[in-house]
Amino acid sequence: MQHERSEAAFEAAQTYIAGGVNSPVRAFKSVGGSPVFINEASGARITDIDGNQYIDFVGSWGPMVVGHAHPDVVNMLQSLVGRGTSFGAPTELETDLARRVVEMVPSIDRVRFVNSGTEATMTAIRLARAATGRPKIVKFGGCYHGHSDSLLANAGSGMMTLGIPSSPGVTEGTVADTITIPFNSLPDVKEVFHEVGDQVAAVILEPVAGNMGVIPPAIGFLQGLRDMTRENGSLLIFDEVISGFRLAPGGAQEYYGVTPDLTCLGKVVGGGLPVGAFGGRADLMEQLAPTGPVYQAGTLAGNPLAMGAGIATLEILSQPEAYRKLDSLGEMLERGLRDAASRAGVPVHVNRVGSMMTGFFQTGPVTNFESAAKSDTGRYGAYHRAMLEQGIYLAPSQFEATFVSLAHTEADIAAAGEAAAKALASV
Ligand code: KE4
Repeated sequence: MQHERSEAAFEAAQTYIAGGVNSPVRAFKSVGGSPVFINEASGARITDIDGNQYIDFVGSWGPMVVGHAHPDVVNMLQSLVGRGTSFGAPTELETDLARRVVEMVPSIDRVRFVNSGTEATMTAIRLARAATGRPKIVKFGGCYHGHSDSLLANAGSGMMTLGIPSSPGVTEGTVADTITIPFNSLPDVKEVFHEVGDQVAAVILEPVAGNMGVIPPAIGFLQGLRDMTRENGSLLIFDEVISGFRLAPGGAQEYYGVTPDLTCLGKVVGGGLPVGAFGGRADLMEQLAPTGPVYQAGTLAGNPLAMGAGIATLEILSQPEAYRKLDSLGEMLERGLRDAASRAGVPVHVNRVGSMMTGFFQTGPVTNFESAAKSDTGRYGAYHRAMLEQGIYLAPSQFEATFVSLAHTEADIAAAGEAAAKALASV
């Protein structure tokens, strides 16, 4: 494959856009090489500006669970765009999508739409602090909840010590009330509640981690968090920006049967347009302005085009067998990667939940950030490049998820397995 136009486009982009990209991971820094610039996409395929076509296993980092340019989504947008794109006033489209979210997600009686997952989690923790009158937030190392200041925190030296900013520009004061502990460790959660339980407003987590690679919750972990937060008068927040509407109609909380107090959503709920959302019990959500004192607002929140794309996407996902098909394709992809790694004699540990998975370049197990960090990222980079050259588009980072969609076919999955066998033989 040649990538001359993408390379020139990346040069040009860097003249005007910081780093040449509008989100860091797109720059291919952790895998090497120059990012490919996309010209168009349809179904499970994307085509770059050099005319190279790829089977897409990134899916825009999760939103494209029904495939790119699905006719029902395109038709919905075409029916709306000529009637105006934004009014800054309520529309019935917002109520339609809100009704679907409330009907599908067990924890949500009321929802508020925002423009990104970052806004959803940022506001959910503000609401939790207001509702409980408590300052502290507990999060887990390796879980990513967007880039709001108080969630850009790493663990302090000791568990109870102040959070450490994970980015310049985030002040120590801002993360002083953010406690970061290891994922899947109930004893650490128990210790936090023993020490400062009466100060903890909420525990927030990805119920299935996707941002340190895919890491499922340990058996009993989610229920343990549910029990300890309830006992301590703290709220449990599931960040389902990735898992929402992907693992089941009701996301991970339906998949695992554990209901949080607040849920954050994004990606799939917007069908590829900018939508985030958060929701929970009515008594919590009614504390938001204008019915309550907790402030949140947004010019483009509930944008009619975005609502339309979300409505069309959730409608497609309501078809019978949708989730069985997603899980079956995910299982086939996992099996293909395991077989390829075994034949090549390359240690790849695969974690998968439904249609999201990660092949960690190590022997495993991978149960938290510390174990994920043992992966051979250099070897992953070589694998990524070898797969790209065979027309398979994977996440440009070892610590992300591989996604399948309803648009992938068994032939696509088989092709990815064959490409993996060749790629692994060369890394
Ligand atoms: P956004 O602000 O990017 O819409 O959502 C932030 C976010 C919140 N919670 C979870 C669990 C998330 O995964 C994300 C964003 N995910 C990343 C990659 N996994 C988006 C890709 C990017 O940053 O470019």
